[in-house]
Amino acid sequence: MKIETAEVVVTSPGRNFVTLRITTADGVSGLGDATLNGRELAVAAYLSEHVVPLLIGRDAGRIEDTWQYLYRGAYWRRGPVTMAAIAAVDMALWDIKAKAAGMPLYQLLGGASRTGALAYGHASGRDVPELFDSIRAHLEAGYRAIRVQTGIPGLDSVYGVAASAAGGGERYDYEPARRTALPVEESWDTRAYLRHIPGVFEAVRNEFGPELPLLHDGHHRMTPIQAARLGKSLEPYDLFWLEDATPGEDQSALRLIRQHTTTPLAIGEVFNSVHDYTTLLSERLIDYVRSAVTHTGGITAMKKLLDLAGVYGIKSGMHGPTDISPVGMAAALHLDLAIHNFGIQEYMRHSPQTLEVFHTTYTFEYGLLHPSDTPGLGVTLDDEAAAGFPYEAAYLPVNRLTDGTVHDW
Ligand code: GCO
Ligand code: MG
Repeated sequence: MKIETAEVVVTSPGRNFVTLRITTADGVSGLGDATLNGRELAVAAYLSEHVVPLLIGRDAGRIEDTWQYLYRGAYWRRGPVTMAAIAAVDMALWDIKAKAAGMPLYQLLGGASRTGALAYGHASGRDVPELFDSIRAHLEAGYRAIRVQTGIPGLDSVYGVAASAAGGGERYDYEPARRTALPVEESWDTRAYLRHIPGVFEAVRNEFGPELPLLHDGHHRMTPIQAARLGKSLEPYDLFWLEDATPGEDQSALRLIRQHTTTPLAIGEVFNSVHDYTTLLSERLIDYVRSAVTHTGGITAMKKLLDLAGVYGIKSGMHGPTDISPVGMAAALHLDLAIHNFGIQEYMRHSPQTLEVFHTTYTFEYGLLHPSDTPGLGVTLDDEAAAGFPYEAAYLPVNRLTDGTVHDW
């Protein structure tokens, strides 16, 4: 099965996506997701200028060898652009292998370890009544685990709160990257946040009871001691996890948080390599690995990372906002079903426009996602529909403290 063509498709059905399609001489095609929100064209160029020429004529069946060839062969290793490009190649080759075998990918990864992957959805509101409406809408839509984000008194717009939160419903249109010439700027006050959040969780527990798994994303904004304080003050509300409490680069920050709180910790959506996790795993400083297949070198690399996490009893909690394309989401779902140490899967529905371009087969029923039994990943790309949504530059917001200092967003 020699690779005959590899094409990079950039399309913007509601938001930007970068997809790689690899086709073999005997006509089998595979898809890979290489979307890097706000920096899409860097990955598209890395793929088309530096990776596609190396793929033509290679044996599509040699997935591990191709991974090592692209990773070690570049000399320059890791980083979000490189690892998203390698991820797309890896996903596409697994898609081809599974299609050629006539099996859904999860079968090649060892078969199903569960009936479906527990998903969590994103509830948000500018205030508590709006948040309650949003939680109710998610429960009605079938979610059995819910992430809770709210507005903070005194701050105009806050990460994770849908701009159109009014009315509650499940938001597939929440997308922080905006189609503006320059990034939008938001303002932030960590002390106001720390004062407000425990009361929100108290209200949610009082209204919705003790059983519902609740999650929260700190989005990299706290110092270790602030995060320790938040984790401690949230202990009575029994969170499933507190995510990205501190900026990701500093693995030792988690050590300090861990010393002070039993609130479970998750981190890793901005990581791209197993080497970003070695301290966190070997010292058991986290409970969940947040990497995405799309950003961490594909299925081959994620399987190894999650197997290593499993040695320490640490579980998966793969990243799944709408900037992971339906192709990347399907790849995550095959892994979710197959691995032993599955924890939870983030899930935001893609918009109807996105689903006009990407035809999916995965299902969401009774709170569980399933990748379907379609051979391969189970996603196709409609080129004609994709061509109707040309790329539009979009940026994630930049965050500033109230005195103007640039802060983590
Ligand atoms: C999450 C993430 C996302 C990121 C987004 C940036 O937990 O889902 O924090 O909402 O902000 O992926 O592109
Ligand atoms: Mg997050």
